[in-house]
Amino acid sequence: MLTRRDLLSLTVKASGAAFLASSHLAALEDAEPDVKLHIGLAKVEIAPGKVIDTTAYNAAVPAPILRLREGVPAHVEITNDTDVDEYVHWHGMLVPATIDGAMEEKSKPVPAHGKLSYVLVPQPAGSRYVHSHAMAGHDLTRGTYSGQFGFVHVAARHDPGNYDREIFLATHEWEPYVTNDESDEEAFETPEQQQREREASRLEPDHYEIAYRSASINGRALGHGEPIRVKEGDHVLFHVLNASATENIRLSLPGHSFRVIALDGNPVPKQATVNILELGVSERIDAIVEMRNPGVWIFGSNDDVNRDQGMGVVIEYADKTGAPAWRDPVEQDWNYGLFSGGAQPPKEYARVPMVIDRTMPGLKGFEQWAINGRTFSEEDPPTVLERDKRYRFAFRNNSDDWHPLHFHRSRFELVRINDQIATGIGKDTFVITPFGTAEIDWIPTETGLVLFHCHQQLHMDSGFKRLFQVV
Ligand SMILES: [Cu+2]
Repeated sequence: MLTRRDLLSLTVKASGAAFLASSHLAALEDAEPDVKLHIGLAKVEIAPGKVIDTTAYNAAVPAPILRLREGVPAHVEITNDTDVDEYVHWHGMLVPATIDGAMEEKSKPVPAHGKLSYVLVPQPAGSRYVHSHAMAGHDLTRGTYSGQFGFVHVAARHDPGNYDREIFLATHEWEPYVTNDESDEEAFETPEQQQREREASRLEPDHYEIAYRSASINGRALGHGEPIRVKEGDHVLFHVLNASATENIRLSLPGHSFRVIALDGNPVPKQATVNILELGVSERIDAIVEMRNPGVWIFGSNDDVNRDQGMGVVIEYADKTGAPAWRDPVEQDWNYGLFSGGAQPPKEYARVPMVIDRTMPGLKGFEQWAINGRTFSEEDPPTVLERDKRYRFAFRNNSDDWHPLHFHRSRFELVRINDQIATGIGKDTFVITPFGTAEIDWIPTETGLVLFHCHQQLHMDSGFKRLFQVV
């Protein structure tokens, strides 16, 4: 009879789930859970007296960091205290479709007032992300609009650890509302004004967007959380996650620069130093900042409105006091090419065109999205791909929106973004620019259903999805 410790050491020696006998998995499932996630209503006080009612994991926003070890199976138990079925998605992790937390992949839901447990083998190492994958549609309290998100840190077997400390920062916007105006002034209008504008614009429903009234980093609006206290000379590793439902963001820390070491948790082929971090929805950046500019600073959004709404955190050097300072950064183009090794990609096995179009408004006037002329339907048969073959996905964005494009259960490589070579960069989500093009290579390693979608929640809920079957 194997003890739990025997079982864990056995699985560490093996290289992954494929080598685990089902009896061993069953034994682990009987053991006390390693990870407990409780889905329930929560109140998040982003600033004194400013309380957001939402749904969260373990009553915290973001959820307490889940620290897992690469290849070491974890027994996960999820309980759901809410009245609706939920889907808990392990973003950026190579897990079987049954536990990936996507309805389209026929994953098991966490039933309303019910429980789901399974064994998760965390891989690959790096900054991962757990979040709700529920459809939201017109309910702006669900899915990624909610507080159901958190970091998953999958520790590598060997971590060189060239830094003094690490800080996890997760951004999020709150109090979403529907608008037909992309301008920022909207945020300062009364609900009545917005309603009037919405009614006046029924003829142009394809311009609906989501806007927000407040924002936070680690669940606190700028100036209302504990400052991050540093010492001169510290090398601080920041793990940044954009846990927004819909917004791409740009962040900077005046007087400091970021040496980017990983994108979406995957070490970059070439480290580069930048003064602005840009993150599409669900993207992660790991970057080291050398603390060489004593003072009290705002690490925050480059967008004044967004920062005023709370998108920022205070960095405070030892023995420094006073109001935190903000300075607009020197403009700099963020582009993935900065981190590419620059090599030419190998010849692909097959090319997969992916043409993105905004189509006629659908239900209740919301815009619809199509890939290759087809808005996703659950009746569509999945596109079959062969395992271990190099597929080159050629994207063309025929819309004026930025789209954070995500493949579940996979790690792909960028090849080209617009005209720029970006080879060698491992990602699970990448941003395609307005009217832009992109090529990525994906060599599927996991069989079964794989969902591709735009991670902008409104787009995803409006047909911007495609299902693949890896055989
Ligand atoms: Cu999109």
